Amino acid sequence: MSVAPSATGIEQLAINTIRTLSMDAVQKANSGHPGTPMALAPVTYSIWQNNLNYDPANPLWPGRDRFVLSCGHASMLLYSMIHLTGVRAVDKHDNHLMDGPSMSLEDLKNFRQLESPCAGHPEFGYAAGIETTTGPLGQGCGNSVGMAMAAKWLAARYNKPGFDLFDFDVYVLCSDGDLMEGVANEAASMAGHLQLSNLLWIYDDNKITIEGETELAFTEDVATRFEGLGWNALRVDDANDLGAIQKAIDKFKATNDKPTIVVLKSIIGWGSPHKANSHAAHGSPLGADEIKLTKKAYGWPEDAQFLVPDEVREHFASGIGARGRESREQWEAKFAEYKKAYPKEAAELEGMWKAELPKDWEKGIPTFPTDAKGMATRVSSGKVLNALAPHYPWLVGGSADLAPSTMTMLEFEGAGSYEHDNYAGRNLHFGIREHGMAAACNGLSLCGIRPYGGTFFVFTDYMRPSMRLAALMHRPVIYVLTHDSIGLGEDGPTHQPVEHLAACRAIIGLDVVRPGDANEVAECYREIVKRLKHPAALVLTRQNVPTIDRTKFAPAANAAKGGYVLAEAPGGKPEAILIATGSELDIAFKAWEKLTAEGVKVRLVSMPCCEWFDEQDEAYRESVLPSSVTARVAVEAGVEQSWYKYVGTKGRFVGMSTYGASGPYTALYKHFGITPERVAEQVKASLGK
Ligand SMILES: Cc1ncc(C[n+]2csc(CCOP(=O)(O)OP(=O)(O)O)c2C)c(N)n1
Ligand SMILES: [Mg+2]
Repeated sequence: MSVAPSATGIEQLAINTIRTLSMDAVQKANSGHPGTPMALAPVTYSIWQNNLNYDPANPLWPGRDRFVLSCGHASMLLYSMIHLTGVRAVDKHDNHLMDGPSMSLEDLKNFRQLESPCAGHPEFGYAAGIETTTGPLGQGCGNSVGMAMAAKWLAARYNKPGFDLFDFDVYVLCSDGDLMEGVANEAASMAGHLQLSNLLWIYDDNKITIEGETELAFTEDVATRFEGLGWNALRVDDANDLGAIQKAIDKFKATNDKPTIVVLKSIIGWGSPHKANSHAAHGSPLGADEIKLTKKAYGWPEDAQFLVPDEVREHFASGIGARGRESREQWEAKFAEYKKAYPKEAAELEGMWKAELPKDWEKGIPTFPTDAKGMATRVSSGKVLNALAPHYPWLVGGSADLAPSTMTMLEFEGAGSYEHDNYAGRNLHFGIREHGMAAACNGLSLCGIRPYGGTFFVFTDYMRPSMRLAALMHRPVIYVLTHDSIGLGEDGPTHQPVEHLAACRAIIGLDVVRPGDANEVAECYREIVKRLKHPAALVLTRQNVPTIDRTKFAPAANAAKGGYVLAEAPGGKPEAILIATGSELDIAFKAWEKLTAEGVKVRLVSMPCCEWFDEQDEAYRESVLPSSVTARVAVEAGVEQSWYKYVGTKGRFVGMSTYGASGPYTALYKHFGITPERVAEQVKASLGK
């Protein structure tokens, strides 16, 4: 393999600076992955310095190209670029530009140390320049598809003649692990179908993973697979050949009808005399002696550490720095004109960028009349979503081929389906690709869109890794999850969630919201929309639930507090408390009526969202669940796990302790003992009656 045939002196110097910074940081931390940054330094250099439409002086500029390091273990590669190109710091809380660099040399020296923005893997929000959190392989690839979809949607909705505000590209580096993971394939299949020509994946075909050579577990022909998925597949046989890399990138730019993958042959740990081309270069420092030998091979001062030649900084400043500034300034001038010509659209865009809600967004949210027959919460959800979306132009979403069941289709005029010939559509068709959907939703969200994704609740098992990352990144993705329990009936145990409420509640930062009637659905949507720092899982029924008479019982607006007293014990001094969510609210309500008729003083608490309830002050929580009342029964058609906290050690739980069964839902509720009679019995038993 060549040294770097087309690299000039300064290019080579810059590339070796990226390499040596990465090696030094990993060595100092005594932890990390040096080999891949060393191999991918040339292609990363080429992308940033010569192609990425990005201004380091304003890393939040909305028109910028996105760079995603899906192989997040190679984090030092990204950190080196952020440092060397002088990406400017941005305030974590309000996104204003700050003086000083996003990542200083000192930060690089503190790689993988507590409080350093140079965390083990790139963490979105830790430092400007990190477009998404990566590390769980495949996720960055999935995110990138959402980003590319967002670019096309923004262009179709907001570009006007003479105003091409949005035409950004998404550049991705990915590894063997990324391409082995299913989520990347789901996302790639979506991208091919949608003809996302603004998406470029550079696949690091180094034939090495942790256990050894890919010969052990990964021998497919990736290029042929991607051709089958509708991609443009290119090959570059030498990761050091900047000319060949540029030719491939030029072909990507000239392709208008499909995404592009470049299969780039590289040698992990390139330049290291003893560790190159070996998995030994993957996950541990090279060692002080090997670093010296490698630096020698690069023609680098052997003993220098964290050396950044001045001319390298100047080189980046006059390359990506100057090009990016000019491009951003032109874009801003164009946007100023756009603002005059299209004030409504410009205001929407500015709202989106500031993560604000549009004016009047609440206008359409309906109130549902009292109705004993009621409606399924998936149905009221569909109505609320359709009432909300016309007033919230960048609320965009869809389902994993279940819209007729999840009721997530936006039906109003102009909503449209997002397809390659209509990128303006607001209904996304993710296909039966739940994981790809959830990963893409994160990417959409990172580009300013408010996304929602729908499927059956049980299939959150297929989405969970991306949901966790949405929570970790504080992205306000909305999951619309229907068929939420044995209440779905005949489809049986494979489709009946049992542990899923507990499993979702275990994801820190995910609001799990299970409204009990149509008006709680409306109020929960209102609250979810306002919460811009958390993802939310709306958990909804297939079966009807009555719409509660709010003139007799507490207003549904209280649902925003997570838990509230729906029906008080006569006299206001309860001896027992019933707590329920979702469809079990009605069962608990009937138990409350029965007990009240029998003279038992019981309070009924509706608890649509435990996370919101936990956020309330102690006085409020105590007012709903007075600590003096220890006779408590929670009712939920799921496992007990998360309820100990609210019912306490003396409390009881009516729910599921086995998988479900096939049958009409009414029969199932009886079979599993989730009935008003049993709930009433449990309340009495807890009172020793
Ligand atoms: C979902 C997931 N599974 C496992 C890992 C642990 N892991 C980190 S890197 C890696 C594989 C490394 O091989 P490759 O992706 O080819 O990267 P390279 O060493 O070539 O840079 C694995 C299994 C992970 N980060 N994410
Ligand atoms: Mg590899």
